[in-house]
Amino acid sequence: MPVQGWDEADEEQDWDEEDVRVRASRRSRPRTKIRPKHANAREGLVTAVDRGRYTCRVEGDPVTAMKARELGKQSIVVGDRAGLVGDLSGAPGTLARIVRIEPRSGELRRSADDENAHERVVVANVDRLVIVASVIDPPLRYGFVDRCLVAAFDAGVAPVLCLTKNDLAPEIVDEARSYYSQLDLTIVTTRPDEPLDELLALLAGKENVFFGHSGVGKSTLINRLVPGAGRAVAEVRSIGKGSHTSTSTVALELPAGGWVIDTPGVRSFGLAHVTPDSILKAFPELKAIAEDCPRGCTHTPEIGDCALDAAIGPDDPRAGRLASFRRMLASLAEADGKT
Ligand SMILES: Nc1nc2c(ncn2[C@@H]2O[C@H](COP(=O)(O)OP(=O)(O)O)[C@@H](O)[C@H]2O)c(=O)[nH]1
Ligand SMILES: [Mg+2]
Repeated sequence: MPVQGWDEADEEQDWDEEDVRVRASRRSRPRTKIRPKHANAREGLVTAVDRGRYTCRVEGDPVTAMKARELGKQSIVVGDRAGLVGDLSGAPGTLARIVRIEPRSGELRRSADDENAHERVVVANVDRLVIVASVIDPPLRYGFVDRCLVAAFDAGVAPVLCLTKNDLAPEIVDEARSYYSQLDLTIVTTRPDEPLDELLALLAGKENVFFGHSGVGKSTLINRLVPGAGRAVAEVRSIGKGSHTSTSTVALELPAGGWVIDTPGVRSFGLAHVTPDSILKAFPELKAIAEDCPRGCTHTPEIGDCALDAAIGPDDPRAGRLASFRRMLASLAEADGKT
C-alpha cells in the first residue's frame, strides 16, 4: 500500500530492514559467542543501494555486496563506510559481504510525513545538504526549503540553497534572497548558459547530497558536475504525472574530489522526528526575538503576547519566514494530535 506523502520513486526504495520486525526467539541461546572481528575487512563507501544489493567503492573500483547476516536489521544507506569481505574483485556475478558499518558522523533523516514517526535515514556522513529548488517549473516553495533547513540544522549538516532555472525567472532569485536576507544562508544560482564555478567551489572535497522536488534540475546539475554520470533527466511536462526519472540514491565522485549524492525527487519532507525547539533553531533570526516571549509561549498568533508578533509586522522582510515557521509548528501540532 502506498505510504501517504511518498513518491512512487520512494516506494521502490527498500524499507525492508526497518519494516520487518525481527523478534528474537525466547529460546534462542544468549549471545555469548564473540563475533568474528573481520580484521581483514577492507573499507568501502556505499554509493548505491538497490533492493538488497549495495554498490561500494573499494579503492576506486565498484564492488557489489550484500549485507552479512550478522548485521541483522542494521540499515545501510548511501554514504555509509562499510567493512567488506569476500570477493572484492568487482567482476560480473561476484558478491562481496558487508560485515561492518562504521559509526556515522552524521545522518540526514526524514519521515514520510509529519504524522509518520517512521523516520528514515536518507544518507549518512554528508558534510553538506544542497537544497535544489527551481525558481519556476516547478515553482519555488519556501515551505519546503525551510523544512529542508530544519532537517539540516537538526543533523548538523551545512545547508546551501541552489536555485536552478535562473534563465527562466531571474526575478524570483531576488525574492528568495530577500526572503532569506536575515539568515546566514549561502545561495547559489544556476542556469544552462553559465558555468558552475561557484557551486563547484562549494562542493569540491566535500560529501554533498542534493535534495529537492522532482524536476528542479538535480540530475541536470550532476551530469554537468560529473562528466559521464549519465543521470537520466526528465521532460518538465512529464513531471508530476507519475513519472520519476531518478528512483534511487546514488553517490558520484566529483572530478575535483569529494562526492555528490543524487536523490529521487520527493514531494514532502516529513519532520515527525523533530521537536518544536529544534525547528526554532533553524530560524535563528526568529529565535533571537523569541527569547523575549513569555514563558511557555507556543509562538502561535492566537495567544496574543508572542514577542514575534510585536517585532515583526506584515511588511517586515521576516514576515514570510515567520508564517512558514508557524505553518510548520501547526502541522506538527496537528500531526501530534492525531497520533
Ligand atoms: N531552462 C532550464 N531548464 C532546466 C534547468 N535545469 C534543468 N532543466 C530542465 O528541467 C527538467 C528536469 O530536470 P532534471 O535534472 O531531470 O530534474 P530532477 O528531477 O531534479 O533530477 C529537464 O527537462 C531539464 O532539462 C535550467 O537551469 N534551466
Ligand atoms: Mg533526477
